[in-house]
Amino acid sequence: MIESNKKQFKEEFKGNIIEYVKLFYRKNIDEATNQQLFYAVAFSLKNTIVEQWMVTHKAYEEKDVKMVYYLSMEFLMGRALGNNIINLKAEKAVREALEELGINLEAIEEEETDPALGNGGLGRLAACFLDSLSTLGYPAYGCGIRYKYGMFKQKIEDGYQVEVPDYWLKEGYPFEIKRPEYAEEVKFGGYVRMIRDEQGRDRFIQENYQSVRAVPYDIPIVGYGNSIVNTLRIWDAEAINTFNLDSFDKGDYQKAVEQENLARTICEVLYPNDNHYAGKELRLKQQYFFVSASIQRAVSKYMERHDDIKKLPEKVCFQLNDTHPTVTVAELMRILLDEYCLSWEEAWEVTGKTCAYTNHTIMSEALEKWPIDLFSRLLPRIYQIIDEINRRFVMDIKKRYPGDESKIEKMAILYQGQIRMANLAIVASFSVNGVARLHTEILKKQELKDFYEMFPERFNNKTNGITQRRFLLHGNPLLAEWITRKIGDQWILNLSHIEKLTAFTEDETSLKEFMDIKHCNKERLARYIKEHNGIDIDINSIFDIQVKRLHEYKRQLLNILHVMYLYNQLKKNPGMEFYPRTFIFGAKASAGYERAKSIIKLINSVGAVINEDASIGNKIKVVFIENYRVSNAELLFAAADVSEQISTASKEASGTGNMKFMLNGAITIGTMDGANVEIVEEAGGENAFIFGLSSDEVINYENNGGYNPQDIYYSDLDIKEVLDQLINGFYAPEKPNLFKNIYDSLLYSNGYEKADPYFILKDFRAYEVAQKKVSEAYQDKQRWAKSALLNTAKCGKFSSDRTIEEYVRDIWHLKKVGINEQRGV
Ligand code: NBG
Repeated sequence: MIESNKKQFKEEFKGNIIEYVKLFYRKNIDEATNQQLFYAVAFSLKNTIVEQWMVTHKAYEEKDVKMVYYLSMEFLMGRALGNNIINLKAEKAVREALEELGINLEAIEEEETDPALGNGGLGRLAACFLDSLSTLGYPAYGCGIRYKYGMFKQKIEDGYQVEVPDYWLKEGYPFEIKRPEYAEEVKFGGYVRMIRDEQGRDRFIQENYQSVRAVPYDIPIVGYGNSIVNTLRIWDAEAINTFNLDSFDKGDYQKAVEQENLARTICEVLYPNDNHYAGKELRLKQQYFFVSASIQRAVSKYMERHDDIKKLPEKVCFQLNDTHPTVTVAELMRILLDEYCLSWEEAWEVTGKTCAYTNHTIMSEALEKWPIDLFSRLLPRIYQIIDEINRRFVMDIKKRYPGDESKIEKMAILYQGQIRMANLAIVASFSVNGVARLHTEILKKQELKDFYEMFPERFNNKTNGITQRRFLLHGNPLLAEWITRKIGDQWILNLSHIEKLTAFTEDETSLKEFMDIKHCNKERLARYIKEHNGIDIDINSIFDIQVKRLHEYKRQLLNILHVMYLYNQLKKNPGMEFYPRTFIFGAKASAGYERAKSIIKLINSVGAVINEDASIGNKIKVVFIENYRVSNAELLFAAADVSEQISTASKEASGTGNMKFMLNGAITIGTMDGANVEIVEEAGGENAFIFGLSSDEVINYENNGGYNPQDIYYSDLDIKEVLDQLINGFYAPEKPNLFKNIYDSLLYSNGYEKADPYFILKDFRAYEVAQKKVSEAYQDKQRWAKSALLNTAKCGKFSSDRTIEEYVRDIWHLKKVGINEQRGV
């Protein structure tokens, strides 16, 4: 920031804080609580942000820019205050101002509740993308839902996960602005009537429907030092026409109450499922609600400045974040057909040039399929349109593959009473992308093979990325400063510069400084653990961290079974060579996912036994971090020595936690899955610990059989011992059956699942060997430091800035808008 600007900003900022504390709380600064100070500081910062926000949108209008709408059911934003300060490049000025007022920035940052409007990687990716879009100066809206309750807060009670509602809006969210002037009506139910208009055209009218008023709230997304502020627009539902005289007069009391209820429930809660689809009607309502509001608004906005709806694709792109917003294609068709009176062919052409789809998973339980009866009842006109899209597409298939029924079976949108949303998304989009190279290849060769054959030009890969501004500059200030001292600060805007750190991998002093910073970050995490878990951990032990959603395919179970194995070895042979290790887990399980919840209990039960066992001399500690979320994630990444990325090969589409660890100088132990493949390619095989089945091997077993976990159980006595401890009460003396469900899942098939469907026993020994190598490597301090530094240095590719540039180049075709080239407030 320029010195004179800074001074002015500082004085205004201070004045505003004093003013707001008075206005909101009738207090002086020294009387205000930290929470009150947080609000006052946030609002004062918003003053600056709003000004830039308005300038940005003026510029967008004047330049008549093309805009991407990133449609997503989830945006896992995390705290905004610290991030906004950083991106305004106002850190120094803010710190000075607060100090002069006697306010501690860290303390008030802690007062902000994380807006947790997302589950895991998919929602966090959306948040990183918004940061990059603003920083790079590309016009964009994020469109989502203003859930009243975001991701639940996780409490651990007696080792069990307990879900507590997260009413994040309780005290109000200081950064949002309600925009009722842009409200839209969204219609559900009723029936469709066809009428012939004066021009003799068939028109379709929805009647006897219920509707809600979708009201947008805008949240600013501040670019880093460029005065660009984009918008995250989240929609809330309000009742329409409630209890007005009209309704009573017409005896429509029932309908008025129903509409009230609909409005109240629709944005109530985020479904806490990651990579899993629950098929609930309310979820479909949520999807159509935010999609319809967003698309109606986007089209109206476009038409305010243009007169030819057929040129919409020149100015607008809708990016579908997974299948969740796929109704977009039908909603856009509806608007084009029913409101702008385009012919089917014209409307289809516009839609197909405007919509693009990202696939984030091959997990079959995550692929959305809606029962036709439910769908058509809720969205009768939208269903008609999908039915017609399907009819025409099936004709295309038949033309191309005459007599080949299997193609219809695999590709039709409507099949066996269901609507397959991924099929709809692919058929209607000009672009279909996976999120890491391996994942995209699997889509092309396996999961979406038939579509790839039919539309090869649509398929492309966009390997995920993360924003270095949050996950290094904000999350690891010590390392960020050190890097800037060594190579300058260009890495903040262009992460490829970080490669310059390779010059220091042979320099002992630099390596020592690098590891000293890791040590400080380990101390910071140890304090957090002491405070939250009451456990003392050895700072010199290896911090081995697995944080991510709990899912069987991510194999937290493999990790904890291995801990159980190590413990058995140590007990039998207390003198064995063993380098101390702290195994840290953090994970939420979906509320209804019983086996995942059992795994959390198992981790905690194992921890309770091992942590208390003095006979192993504190060589192993097991820590479960309660309520893993964006804010404590930043501490964890910064402190990690080892990054656990051990999913069953082929199942993790990309992963992004793997990149956050790498950026912070942790070394990966992992399978050749998702983006791990590219991480190893960048870091070099010697700077990672790779083990286990390849994705081809996994897929081959899945398709052709040939794996029986019982063979391993009966032949490997160490594994048998570990598994038997799941059913002999070793970790649950009062309830020996507590973990029987886990034991059974590893050894027996049932109606829907094979035994050990995620190949845990199959990969166990390979994992154990890789872990041994980790312990050996860690003891060569110099070599470890070099590897860790190389991980940071080779992380350039994994910036979300790079990912966004690729989306822009290949899919969105946006133009950069420059406002303040000086970069700073
Ligand atoms: C998740 C994948 C991750 C990936 C993120 C972001 C879903 C459906 N998919 O591997 O499991 O990193 O998406 O692309 O949540």
